[in-house]
Amino acid sequence: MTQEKKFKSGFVALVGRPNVGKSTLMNRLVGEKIAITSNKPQTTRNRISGIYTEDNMQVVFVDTPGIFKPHSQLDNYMDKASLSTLNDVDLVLFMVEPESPGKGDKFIIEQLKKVKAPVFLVINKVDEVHPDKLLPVIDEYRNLGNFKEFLPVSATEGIGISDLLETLYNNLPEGPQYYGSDQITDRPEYFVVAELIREQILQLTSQEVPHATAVAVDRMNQRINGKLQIEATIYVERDGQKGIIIGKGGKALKQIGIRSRKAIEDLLGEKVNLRLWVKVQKNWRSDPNFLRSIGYDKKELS
Ligand SMILES: Nc1nc2c(ncn2[C@@H]2O[C@H](COP(=O)(O)OP(=O)(O)OP(=O)(O)O)[C@@H](O)[C@H]2O)c(=O)[nH]1
Ligand SMILES: [Mg+2]
Repeated sequence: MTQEKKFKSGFVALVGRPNVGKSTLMNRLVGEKIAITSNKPQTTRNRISGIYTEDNMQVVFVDTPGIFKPHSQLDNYMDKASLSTLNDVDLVLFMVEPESPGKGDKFIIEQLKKVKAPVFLVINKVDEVHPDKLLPVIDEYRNLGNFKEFLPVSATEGIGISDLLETLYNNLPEGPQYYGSDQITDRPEYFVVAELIREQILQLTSQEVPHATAVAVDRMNQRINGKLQIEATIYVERDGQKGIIIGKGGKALKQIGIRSRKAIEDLLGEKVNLRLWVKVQKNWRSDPNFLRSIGYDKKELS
């Protein structure tokens, strides 16, 4: 008689420095694009979960903002959102680059020492280094912290993903299925839509503009001639940034609109009419009331 496999479930945090590939890994694990990614640090600003469900397991991956030295209310918010997640999960995946630990990694390791859940070290981007380079890196990390296992992966190439899922199965508790099998994120559609617009801005602009930009969906409930009407506002901190987002003769904003619309249509599986506005909101990153008004959680702003 074969024994039936137990159903396991749990919440798994993805934490690490900015740009190590947390959001890319979550999307890869869930098999859908849920979180936006970019080659610029501090892409993720808010927690967002990606839900992976199979016959014997459901994992709720909690993608978090990269942890770094804060300079504004928004930065503070991002660090708090990441660090507070650590106390609410069953297991932690601490993600790093395939290189010697830096100051930022060491800071996070100290924070992880206070956490009850077991911590696994995920070394991402192994496609970028010779395999011989990994063992010394693992040794350095072993000397710094208490890691249950070391998992080399490549989120972009799909290396080590099935091993990672197997490790999760072996280490998560038996538990209920928290979400329906077809649910892939805990965030509402309008949240992901705003993020997809911000992702295009991250790709099409440079220097301080990506960091000074926020996006909020104002309306997304009407269909005209079968097309979902979406209105969203892009907030920047200064007139000059507004000029960059709009571009000569509105060219840049048009590009942002076209690309965002395509990404949104892919997500929602329906035709969309997207209208974008650009507004200057001075110093919004240091304004808790404004941050709250565009959907940042109260808990982390206090
Ligand atoms: N070569 C390589 N690049 C990767 C891999 N995983 C992610 N990247 C790249 O690393 C960059 C950062 O990826 P993100 O997923 O946005 O990183 P993140 O950790 O979520 O960053 P923050 O949200 O800013 O904290 C992107 O350009 C990715 O394409 C990988 O396995 N190999
Ligand atoms: Mg991210």
